[in-house]
Amino acid sequence: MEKYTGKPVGFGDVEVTGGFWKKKQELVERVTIGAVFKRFEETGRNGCLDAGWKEGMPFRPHIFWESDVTKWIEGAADFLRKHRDAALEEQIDILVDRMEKAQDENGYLNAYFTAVEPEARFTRRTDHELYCAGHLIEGAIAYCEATGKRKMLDIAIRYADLIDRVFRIEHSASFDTPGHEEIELALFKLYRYTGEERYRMLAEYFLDTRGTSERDGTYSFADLEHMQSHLPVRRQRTAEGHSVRALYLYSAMADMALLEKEDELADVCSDLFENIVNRRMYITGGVGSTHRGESFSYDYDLPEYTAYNETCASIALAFFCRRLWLIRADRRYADCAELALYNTVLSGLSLSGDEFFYENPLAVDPRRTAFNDSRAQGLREHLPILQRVKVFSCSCCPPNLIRAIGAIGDYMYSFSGNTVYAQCYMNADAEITLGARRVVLRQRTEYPYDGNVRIRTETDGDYTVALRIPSWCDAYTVHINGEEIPAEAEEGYVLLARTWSAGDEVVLDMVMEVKLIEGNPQVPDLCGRAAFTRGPLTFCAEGVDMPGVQLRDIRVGNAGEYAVLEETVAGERMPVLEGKAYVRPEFTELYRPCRESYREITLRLIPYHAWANRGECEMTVWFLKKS
Ligand code: FUB
Ligand code: ZN
Repeated sequence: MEKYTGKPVGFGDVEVTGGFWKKKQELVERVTIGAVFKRFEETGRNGCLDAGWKEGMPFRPHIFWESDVTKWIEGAADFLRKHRDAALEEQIDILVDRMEKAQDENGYLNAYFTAVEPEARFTRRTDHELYCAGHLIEGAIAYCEATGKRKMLDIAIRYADLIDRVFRIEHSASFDTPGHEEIELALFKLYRYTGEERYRMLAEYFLDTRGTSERDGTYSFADLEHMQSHLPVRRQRTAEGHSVRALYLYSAMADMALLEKEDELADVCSDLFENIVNRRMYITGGVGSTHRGESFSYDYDLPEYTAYNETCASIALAFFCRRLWLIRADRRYADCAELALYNTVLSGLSLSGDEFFYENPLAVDPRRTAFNDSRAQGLREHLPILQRVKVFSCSCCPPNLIRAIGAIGDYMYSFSGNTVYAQCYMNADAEITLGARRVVLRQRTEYPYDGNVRIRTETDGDYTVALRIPSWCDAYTVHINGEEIPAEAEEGYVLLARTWSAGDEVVLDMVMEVKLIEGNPQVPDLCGRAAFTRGPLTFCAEGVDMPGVQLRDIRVGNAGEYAVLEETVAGERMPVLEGKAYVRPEFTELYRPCRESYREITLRLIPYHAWANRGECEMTVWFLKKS
């Protein structure tokens, strides 16, 4: 693929028809959307949108509550686009009416500042006004696309125009760029949606100004790296600071590199990606390893029990990857997006669909958590919770999960010229417009649980289908209409160029082996340990499956001995791995001379995303490696 020629195939052109993601989408549509709405009602988030709060009233608005709601609207709208639902639309219309009521004549819109501190508008860089504006814009576009209703979009446009004037034209705010990025990628979306140049110019202004403004460094929370303001964006080569902010920023930088065909920015994005995947990402696609500032840390600092790994950060990592594969075809972008989506993103959602993790650790020990919880506030270490909850006081992740799953079709295909790239495999139909040609592809697969993918073309014509061969896949075959064809991958894609006839069928068979993976010894927690993967999934053990066994003492041998069983875990069918492992026999002393004696056990592993659905118990991803 020629650089900068990639085009997205949006989820609007993709219909998920079955398999893994259909079940997740049905769950979110049936349970999650309503559950999050209910909690946002009960916690005052929805009600405060009209900025009518007065001293003495309950539910004083928080500076970014409305971003939770507009993100929920975006997620709900992603589903409405497929199935209109009058009751759901009525709920959204009420929220939009409240926003309309809260909006100032000049376009300003923020329930907290309007109701609580009107004199402080646009004075504190860290206070999320522009972050909220970004989510408002994204939600408004999604709702308008889904329903044709423009009211929310008009509200968002009025606010975007005010922001353009205040920040880009008059410089009349007290700061120059947002402390929490998000508006930049939203403005690129608004530019693409409306065709209005000023939104692109404003997005680019924010990116070009970041890290160059004196005024941006003078606020109380002045750790500039935390807000990716330590350097101009074109000089940032390592992922720093708050991980969600960073990845929303990098996503916008990738948008700009693509739009402007800018090599310097594209190279920065590529370096940031390399730094993340080679030094700062967990084997689950989790990023932002420390709770201190919810941040990226230093290279190889990937602790297990205290891993922060915010669900939103992995969603944002997938956003970044999806943009990178438009700049340049490299299978590793889709590998990384899948790693994030199938592991840390999905672990954020309970199998019941109504409870959420904000943090996604690699190991938990309920004894450590119980002791910690029994201490007074100031005497506690920061540990992740053991069970998902219905809402957090900071509730950015639940609505982010709704929109990530609602728009999962965004990850399926991209195209460039005459070539359709099959990026992430899923059971879905897609209609793709390649110039003047319409291409319809029906994909059937049980991926990520199985490596067999069938793609049937429904349209005649000359074009190329590029099949991504993921990095984890060591062996595969490709058949067209039953005949095996030689299939050498270039840059990780097998290119099938031919004159297609409706009804032609491509079958890609990827061998999905169980693999034992080791980590770089510079990661202290990983020395001598190994983890199990199969395809894009990382597996873990839970105490509930291994009674009487201390999980961290388990030693594992050869992955080839592990059987893949299809079983029910907390009511859901999924692959479970089972095989031989070892623990030390009776060990009563605290210390003793070393002894090479082991007891054989059967180790049972479930997909990481399904952990913590069967009560509190120990969990680990990494195991000691038996020599
Ligand atoms: O600050 C707004 C959102 O809340 C961030 O993106 C999350 O990391 C959480 O801090
Ligand atoms: Zn979050």
